[in-house]
Amino acid sequence: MSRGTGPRRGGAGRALRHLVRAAVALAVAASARAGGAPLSVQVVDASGQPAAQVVVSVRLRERATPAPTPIPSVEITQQGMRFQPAVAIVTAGTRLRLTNRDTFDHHVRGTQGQSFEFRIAGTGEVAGPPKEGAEVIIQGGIGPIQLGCFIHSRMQAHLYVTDTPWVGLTDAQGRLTLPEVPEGAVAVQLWHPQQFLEQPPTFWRHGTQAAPLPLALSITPRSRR
Ligand SMILES: [Cu+2]
Repeated sequence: MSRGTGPRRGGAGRALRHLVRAAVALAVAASARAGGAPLSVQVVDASGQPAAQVVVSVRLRERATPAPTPIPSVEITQQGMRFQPAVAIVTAGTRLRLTNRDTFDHHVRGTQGQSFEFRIAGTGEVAGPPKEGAEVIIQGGIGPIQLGCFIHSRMQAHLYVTDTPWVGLTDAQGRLTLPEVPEGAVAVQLWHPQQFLEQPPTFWRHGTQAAPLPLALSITPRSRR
């Protein structure tokens, strides 16, 4: 490519460069604003105790909430007749890996949101190599997918398909900090595996207060067996 030829040379070229520079400056300013500030929440249950393993989703109210960054894969193991982790956040297209570390078989099924089922052989011997089940690609649709086991009815886990990049699980103290949430009006939604009804979102103007936003579940979860 030879420089300095063609119709953009001279005044037109300078004007174009100015335009490009102005556009870049605007884009940088916009991305700085979009960077936002951390949003912290403190979630308690209906009895006032810290609520762990709550999915907290934040959506913008003054403009469209962007799509989340795809989560390529999530692994849920079966060990000691339990799914681990019990709750995992996924996106449409996430590859779900189900790995059996127990010596005996499990027969995993997905219900409520996406259905699949298959048997996963046990390792046969203690400390044998883990066995992996059939591949599951999460199809989308927002909200929970329940995982169970046909053989061990007490086994339960949930995937939560998110449509927002600002999502996370509360820790043992019921706390979560989401980085870089744009300032302004937001809707904060809570979800817990044991709730029967969808909880209405809490509306909040993010950026007005540094203290964690206090939120309450409408249920008191039973401890996991
Ligand atoms: Cu099982």
